Amino acid sequence: MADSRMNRVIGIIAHVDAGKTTLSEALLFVSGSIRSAGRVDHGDAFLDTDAMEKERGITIFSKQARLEIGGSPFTLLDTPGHGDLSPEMERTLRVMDACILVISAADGIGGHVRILWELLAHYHVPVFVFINKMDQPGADRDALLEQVRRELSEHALDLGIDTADPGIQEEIALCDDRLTERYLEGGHIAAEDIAELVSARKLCPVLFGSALRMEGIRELADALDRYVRPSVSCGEGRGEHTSAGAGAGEHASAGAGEDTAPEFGARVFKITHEGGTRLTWMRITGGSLKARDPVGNDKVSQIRLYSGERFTAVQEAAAGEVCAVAGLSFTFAGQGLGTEPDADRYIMQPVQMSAVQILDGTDTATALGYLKELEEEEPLLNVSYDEQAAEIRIRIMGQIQAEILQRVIAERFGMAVAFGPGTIVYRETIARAAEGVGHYEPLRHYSEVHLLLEPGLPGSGLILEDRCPPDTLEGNYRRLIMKHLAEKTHKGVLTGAPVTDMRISLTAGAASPVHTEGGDFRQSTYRAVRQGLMMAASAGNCVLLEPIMDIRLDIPRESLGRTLSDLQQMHAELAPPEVTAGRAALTGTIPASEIGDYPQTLASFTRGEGSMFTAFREYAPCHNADEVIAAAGYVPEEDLEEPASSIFCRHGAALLVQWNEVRDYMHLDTGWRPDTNGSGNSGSIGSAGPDAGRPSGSGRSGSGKSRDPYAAEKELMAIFERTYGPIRRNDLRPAQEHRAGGSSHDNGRTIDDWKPSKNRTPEKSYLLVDGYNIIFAWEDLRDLALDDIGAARDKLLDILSNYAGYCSEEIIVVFDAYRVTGGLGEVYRYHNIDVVFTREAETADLYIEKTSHELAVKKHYRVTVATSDAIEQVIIFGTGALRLSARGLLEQILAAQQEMRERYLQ
Ligand SMILES: Nc1nc2c(ncn2[C@@H]2O[C@H](COP(=O)(O)OP(=O)(O)OP(=O)(O)O)[C@@H](O)[C@H]2O)c(=O)[nH]1
Ligand SMILES: [Mg+2]
Repeated sequence: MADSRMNRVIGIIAHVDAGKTTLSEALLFVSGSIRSAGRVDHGDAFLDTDAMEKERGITIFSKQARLEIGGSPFTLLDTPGHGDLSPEMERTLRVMDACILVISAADGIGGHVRILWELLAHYHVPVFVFINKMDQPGADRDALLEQVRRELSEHALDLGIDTADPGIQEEIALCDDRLTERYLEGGHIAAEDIAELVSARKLCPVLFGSALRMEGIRELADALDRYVRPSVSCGEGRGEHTSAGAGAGEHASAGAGEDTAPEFGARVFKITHEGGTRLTWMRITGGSLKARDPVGNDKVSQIRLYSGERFTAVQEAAAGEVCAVAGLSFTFAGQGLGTEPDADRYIMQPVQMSAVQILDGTDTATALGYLKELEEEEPLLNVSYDEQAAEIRIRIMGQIQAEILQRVIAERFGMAVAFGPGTIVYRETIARAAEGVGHYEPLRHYSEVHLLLEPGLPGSGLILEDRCPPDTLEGNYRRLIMKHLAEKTHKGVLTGAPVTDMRISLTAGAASPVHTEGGDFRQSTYRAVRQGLMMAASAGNCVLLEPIMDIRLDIPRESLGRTLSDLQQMHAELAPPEVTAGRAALTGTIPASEIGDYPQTLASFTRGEGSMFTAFREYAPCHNADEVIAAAGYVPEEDLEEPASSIFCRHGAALLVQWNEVRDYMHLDTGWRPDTNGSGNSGSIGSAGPDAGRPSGSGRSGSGKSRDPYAAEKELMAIFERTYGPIRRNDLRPAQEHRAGGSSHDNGRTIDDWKPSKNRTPEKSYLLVDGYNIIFAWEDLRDLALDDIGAARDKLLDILSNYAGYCSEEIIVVFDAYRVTGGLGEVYRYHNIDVVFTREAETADLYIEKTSHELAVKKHYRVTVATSDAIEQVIIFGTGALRLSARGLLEQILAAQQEMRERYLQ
């Protein structure tokens, strides 16, 4: 049950100039909190205290006032009404218990009011409608109430009328089925019932008056006292009217014992700097906050309870309180503290981006620092530095915000800036799932990351998830990957715009016990995202998104035809016009990029009689994507800051593998395949050749020795081409080309940095080859095996023995003798390689797993397992070994041979 002494927070929101600040003043006066009411028009209002506010006569920053109504404490939050400043208003919605939506009688319900109404619905804020300026001529109470009921809520009721009146009792009862039943059975509707309906948003009280003339203010104050319930209780941080599911706080004290102190929770809604002191504005939603309490790594140095410009410092702020806290340096607007989760994304968003022009020669780094400080106060500024254009960019809601920022920057930092023309902020997403693979293995580094990118719901943003089987990669590496995913704005590959509305799941990753270093996973994670996006793009599955705005137009009826045709050309989607006497209202959506200066055009051809409101709605597929993409001229491969390629290691040197070939080199395989079965090397073939039988022991002659030295290479080349298709020359030699170029920058390092150093002590490394698996994966060997398995085996041994001469790895070839009755297993040396036949009932998989565990985990040797078996690789990875696909092995062998040949021919 609500504690009547708990502080209740009432927000006031409205369209610009509806009278919010005047109403705040009136409420303060009526409640006895101020002795005389100031006036916004005279620059002496209690809440419009900023110099800019006084000059412009508008509220710019949300502000609070404390007052008592009927002996209970209240905090009023006055908010700015201008559309450019709506993010400042939106942030207060999460901390209020109820809201007064002020409507100016003369304006009625215009487009802006409807947008605000939807915002309040989104945040589940209980609403009181106050129809202001009833003192002005022509204000029609009944008509206005009717309009509110028609356009906002059918459960809007004039509560100025005595609520004991039978007519009004019945109307209230009709707001809720249970109540209707009780009422029909002869029950009475009490204030408590009304409070419950209001907090559930089933009833919207409507009051009328004049803030300027202090009419209807007492009634409004009484209604607030009677019908507003605190949305937090003393015991816990509870968010009754915030979005469902977000409420970590809801469960925070579950299971806590009776006498356990309630846990602290708070929602930060504002950051300001007052005379050099950084203040974090928050509402306490659970427990309490005391001076000198630790918050994160900081300590609370002071708790201020502000009212207007003045504050009192207190030792403790309890649940329900709104306070400004000094001493915290890492807080941000929208943050949840203690048991509270952070805010979801805000609805009001700037859709335009502008370059910051520094007019007074301040250097860019200093300017960036200043703007970052402002960004703490207004996170939507999204301050970024574009390296290519060498300019700072910020996102701005509109002209008014730009002017305010300019002034704030000049006054606070003494820096003169201007803003370039606004450009639309696009985003990118994907239409179908893709796997992204990133591998980073320059010398003495190792990491591989697999991410599944899946399309998310519109507006869902980026959802990051760890779906990596826990036993395949250590927890701290998984956490590192998740951190790297979260720490960065990932750029799309169509225009380089940030990606959104996607779920990115970590599905697999590999580290080396010896070589993985801090930072390796950052590289492979970033690369995996980009590689996945390139995969999606190549399949035509990347989607450019553009901001779509809600529009509401109020125009004279005779302008309807022209307006409709204009809007149609601007790709607007409109509901049928609502036409009333002499006026028409249009609602719909429009791409932000099409709006331009249409509000001015509209105002001019309607001679000031028409107005247009816009508010950000959502990101949706771009109506002119091709055009925008072409104009952006973005070439993802040339974006050196955002590589989609991977770095592998071949023969001790770094090998840059382009995104479209990463899958051929990757060490892990999650089994994911593109939809269009294009990848070719699906892992199901040749698992262990079950009928292979025990080898005869014959035919181990070194037949390869007497052959043409290049015959093996030619033969291998032929095997390769038949199995995997023709080879493009640089397939096999990207490493050399990139090293020669030397220009492939990656975070400032060139590929040259990764050349093996001469005096490196060779480490021991093993290549375990799953014999039958490889035989059945290489087409020629498979054909041979179908005729004569022994011959195929010998051929593989010859090839590997040849390769062993070039490579630095110890090669162990394992053949499965699982089904050989009485088989004891055999290990022998074939020239320079080891050959193993497993025992009865021991599969090659098992043997390889055991051996790689022995070598990789116990002895810390580097182990690579060559197999095309997708299931086996999961096991292998548990042991810390690397996997090489059948194709990868063949490629490596070919590359080695070619390299040797070139060396000898020189
Ligand atoms: N006639 C009349 N004028 C009013 C009334 N309330 C406010 N005004 C006038 O309306 C104008 C705007 O009032 P404000 O209180 O600044 O409006 P606001 O909603 O706070 O405006 P922003 O903060 O800029 O969004 C001022 O000139 C007020 O004097 C009223 O009840 N009657
Ligand atoms: Mg105001």
